[in-house]
Amino acid sequence: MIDLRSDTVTLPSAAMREAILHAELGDDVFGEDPTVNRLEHRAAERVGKEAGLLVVSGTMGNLVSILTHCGRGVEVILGDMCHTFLYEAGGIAALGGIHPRTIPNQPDGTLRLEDIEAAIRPGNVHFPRTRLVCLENTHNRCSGAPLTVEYTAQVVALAHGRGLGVHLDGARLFHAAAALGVDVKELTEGADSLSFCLSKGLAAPVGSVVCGSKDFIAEARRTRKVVGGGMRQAGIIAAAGIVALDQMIDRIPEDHDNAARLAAGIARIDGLSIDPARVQTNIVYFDVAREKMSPDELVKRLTARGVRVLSTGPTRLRAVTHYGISAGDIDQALQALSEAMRA
Ligand code: TLP
Repeated sequence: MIDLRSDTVTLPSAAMREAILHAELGDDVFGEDPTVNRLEHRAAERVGKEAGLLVVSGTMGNLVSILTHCGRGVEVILGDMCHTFLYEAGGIAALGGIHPRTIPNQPDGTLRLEDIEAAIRPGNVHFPRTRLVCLENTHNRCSGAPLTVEYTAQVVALAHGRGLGVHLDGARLFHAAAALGVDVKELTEGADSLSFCLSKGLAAPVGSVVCGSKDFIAEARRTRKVVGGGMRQAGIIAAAGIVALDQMIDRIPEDHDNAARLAAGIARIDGLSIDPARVQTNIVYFDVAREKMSPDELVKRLTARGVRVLSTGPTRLRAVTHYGISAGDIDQALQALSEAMRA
C-alpha cells in the first residue's frame, strides 16, 4: 500500500526502534525520566523557547496550551479552518469552558489583521474577555500553506499590543521552516506558546512537544496532569522523538519535492483539478469533477490499486507525503489515479 492519507501513518525508523530499546527511563511525573528531560530540553532549544513539555498528541498540545492561557468564559480568536476549531472535538469548550471566536482563514492560511482587530472584545459586562490568538503553521486545511516570518511577527505585534497572548499550532512547523528557507526560531519569535508534532512529518510513533517560557511550561505541566496526560516511563516515547529531531528534519524537502511531483502529475489527469502553485509543503488537496465521480468512489478505486488517499469534501481529496514515500511511489500513485479516472 502507498498510504498518502496522512503523515501520521509513518512507522518508526530502525534508529528510532533502537533508541526505544535502549532508552534510559524513570518516572516522568516525578521529573525523573532522563530521556524525556533530554527531549524537552532539545525541543525547546530547537524552537527558541525556554522550556518544553512532552504531550501525547497534537490535540493535547493545543488543548493544554489553550487551557493554560485561558480560564472559563474567556474568548480565543482562531481561524474557521484551523485544526483546533474543526478537528479537536471541541475540547477547549468541552473541558475548559473557552469560547471560540472564529474569523475566516484566507486561502493562504492567514487571518486578516483587520479581522483579528475587529474580533477583540471591548471591555463590557456583556462580552467574554478576549485573551488569545491562535495561528496554525503550516495550515493543514489551507493547502498546507506556510505562514511567513513577517506575517507571524505582525500578528504577534497586534496581539501583544492589545494585551493578548499568541499560541502557535505548529504541528508541521518544521515543514514551514523548510518551505520558507528560514530557521524555525524565526517562525516562533514572539509566540507565547507553541506545539509541534513528533508523530507527523517527523515520523516518530507518538508525541508532540509544547514549548514556551519556563513559567508557562510549569503551569502547562499542571494542566497536562489535569487532563490525564502525566505519563510515567515516557522515555520510551521521547527516545524516538529525539531521533526524530536529530534525523528527520533535514529530509523534509524530499517530502515537499514529492508533493510537488504529485501535484504536477494530478494537474495532467483528466477530471482532476489542482493549482500546483498552492502546494508548498507536503499536503496536496485536489478536486475530482463532480460529473465524473465522487471522492468516495475515487478513494475506493485507488484503494483497489494499492493507493490510499483521504476524501475531505464533496469534491475534494487529500494526499500527504512523508517518510517512507519515494518519488517512485508518487509515480505509481499517479499511474493509479489515471487508471482510476479512466476505469
Ligand atoms: N491532523 C491530522 C488529522 O486530525 C486531520 C492529519 O491527518 O492531518 N494540528 C494540526 C495542524 C494537525 O494537522 C493535527 C493532526 C493536529 C493538530 C492534531 O494532532 P494529533 O492527531 O496528534 O492529535
